[in-house]
This record gives sequence, structure tokens and C-alpha cells, in this order.
Amino acid sequence: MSLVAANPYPWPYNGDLHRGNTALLVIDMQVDFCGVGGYVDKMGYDIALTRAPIEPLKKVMAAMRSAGFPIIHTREGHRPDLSDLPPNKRWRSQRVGAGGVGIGDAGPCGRILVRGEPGWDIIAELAPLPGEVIIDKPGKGSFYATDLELVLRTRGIANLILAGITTDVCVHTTLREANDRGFECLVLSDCTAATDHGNHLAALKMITMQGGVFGAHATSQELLKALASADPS
Ligand code: C5J
Repeated sequence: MSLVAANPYPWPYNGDLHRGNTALLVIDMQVDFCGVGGYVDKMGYDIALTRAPIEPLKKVMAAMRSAGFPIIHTREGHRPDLSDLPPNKRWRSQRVGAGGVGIGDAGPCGRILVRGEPGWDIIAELAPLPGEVIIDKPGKGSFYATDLELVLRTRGIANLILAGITTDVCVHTTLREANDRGFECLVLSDCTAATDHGNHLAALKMITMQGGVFGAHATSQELLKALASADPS
């Protein structure tokens, strides 16, 4: 399989890319972040931005599934009793939404970012298949207070392809956590998005500093080209 034409270097750094050592991590493609009436919508941000990754991501997920690569999904959310919701996170979220509604409060899609509520679900278009791992996380990073690292190490994963929302918050926090743990990371630029497009672009640019301080980024087209070059055996 050829390398992915990425910025700032062809990815991965060591040329070792195959379905046994590479996973796709799809971060927080939940109704609360990209659905009508969800958390991001209630905050007044434009969900057209956070929905933009859906179509390219569908293609990437289909291609990676058919090539046998593992796909791991994450969901940000809290226990119904909110015992894992830091009070400052709740307080800040209530400052942005209309009428002081924030995380844990009732909204059009149920209680915002509460596990088991309709808004917390992964959107139907990108629903996990049976057998795909789902990581429930209380924070912005996917490693903090989860067993993601154990799952990745158990499967022998060295390379992580990151997609989902939002580029500047949960994707970047996860990217940094993964990078510090030695995972070789690629962010898919058109399969990620932020609630502010400038932040999306800035988050991508940050990756490219210092020779690729957090890894690299590439379009889904470039990943699909590399997948298509794979030896079918
Ligand atoms: C945020 C996320 N933005 N998934 N969560 O609060 O990026």
C-alpha cells in the first residue's frame, strides 16, 4: 500500500501502513454536535459546518471497512446523575446556550450530552456496525478516563487516522493525547470540522509545525488513493 500524500510529510513516517496496524477513529459524530436541536445547534453555531464531514466520512468508512481496517467510534457524554460532569464544564456550557440551557439540561434532543439520550447518539448516517468498538468519554480527549489506549495496544495499532468533530476541541485533544503516547496520527481535513471554520484551518495548520509536531493531515481523497493502491492479498 502506498503512503498517504499528506502535509507536512507522506504518512506514516516509517511507511508501515496496513490494516493490522492502522485504525480509523471517528470522534463524536453525535446528534448533539451535528443534528438539528442538538447541543451545537442550541448554542447558535452553524451545524452546516459540523455536518460537512458526513459525506466524505461515509466514503472513507465504507472503503476502510471493505479493506478490513478497524473503525473505532467515540461519544462524548455524561452519566445521567452527572457525577462525572465537572461543575465548571457545566457552568461554562450554560453561559452559551439560549436560556441558560447547557450540558445535563433538557433540550429538544433530550438531556444535552447525557448518555442514553437521543442527542448523545451517533448520527444514523455514520452508525457503528456490530462489532465496532465504541468509546464513551466524559471529556474532550478520547484517552482520558477511557480504555481506548488498552484497546489500541491490544490490537497492535500504531497508526491512527482521526476524523470527526470538532477539529479544534475533541479531535485536537485526542490527537495530542495520541501523539504523546507514540501513536502516528493522520487527521483527515475534510472529514473533520469545527464550529468556526477559521479554527478548523488553524487546528490543521498547528499539526504541520515543527516538521509535523502532532503528525500530518490529508484529504480523504489522498487516503482513498492510498487504500486503492493496496495489494488485495
Ligand atoms: C466539543 C467536541 N466541542 N466533540 N466537543 O465540546 O469537540
